[in-house]
Amino acid sequence: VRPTHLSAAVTLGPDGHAPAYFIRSPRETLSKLKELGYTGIDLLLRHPEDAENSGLDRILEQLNISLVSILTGPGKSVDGLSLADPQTSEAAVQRVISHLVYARRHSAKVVLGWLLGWLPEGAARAPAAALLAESLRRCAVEANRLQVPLLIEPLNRYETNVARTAAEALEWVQLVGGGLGLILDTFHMNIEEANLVAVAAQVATHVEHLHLADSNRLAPGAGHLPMEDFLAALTDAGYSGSVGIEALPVPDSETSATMAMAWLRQRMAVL
Ligand code: LER
Ligand code: MN
Repeated sequence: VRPTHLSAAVTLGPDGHAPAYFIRSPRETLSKLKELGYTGIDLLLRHPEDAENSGLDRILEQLNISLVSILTGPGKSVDGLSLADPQTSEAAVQRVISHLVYARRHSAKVVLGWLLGWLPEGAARAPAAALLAESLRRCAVEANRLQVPLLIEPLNRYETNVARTAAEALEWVQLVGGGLGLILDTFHMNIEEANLVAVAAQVATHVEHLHLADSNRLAPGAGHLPMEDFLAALTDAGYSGSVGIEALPVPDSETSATMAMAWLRQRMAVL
């Protein structure tokens, strides 16, 4: 594997629950990641104004670190936005477009996970699904216009019922008429996919970024997933994109980021 970037998921402030790193300040977080050998970050971001207010652009430039992707989930967890909910879908679409504009400045990708929302059961499902498809179509049109990759992330059953597997995510991509890619997260795949190595090979051509965490959502190597086979399957199928670590900051961000990089260095050398 010769990935274009080795990145790690980060937050702009302390958040003990997120699978993302934070060390006292954005500058300290990014300095440490740089020192460890990471070349990019995946940023959990509520709104681009939060990044601007934190002076992130300057820090990225000074440290020569790339913004690889924006993880848009805080738009749901903090502001309650959902592309499938009639009450908030318009604001959710506008939020995604704000992210796309910010991402374009950084040649970054934008990831949709929690913002996909949660579809109701029964008779209300079809209209909500139609609204979601229409919202996604509007986002995809804008992403294509701005030339920003917009990726769907399949999440496990406790976090969404929209797309839990890569196959389900690809159904949405087809329904929307293309213009969307996929990001695979091994933590979610371990819960939902029958065989994450086989799936990696099957969908590799749609994949544009990765979230690596082991079965327990700790750094690769700390659990029991076949992480090496997963990466090899993607590489054999032609994947040559970025590789991102998205792990819980356990026992702390610095230790996890260090362990993950040690694991990556070993695998990159042998694959
Ligand atoms: C959510 O569980 C996830 O995997 C993230 O990428 C969301 O920020
Ligand atoms: Mn993820």
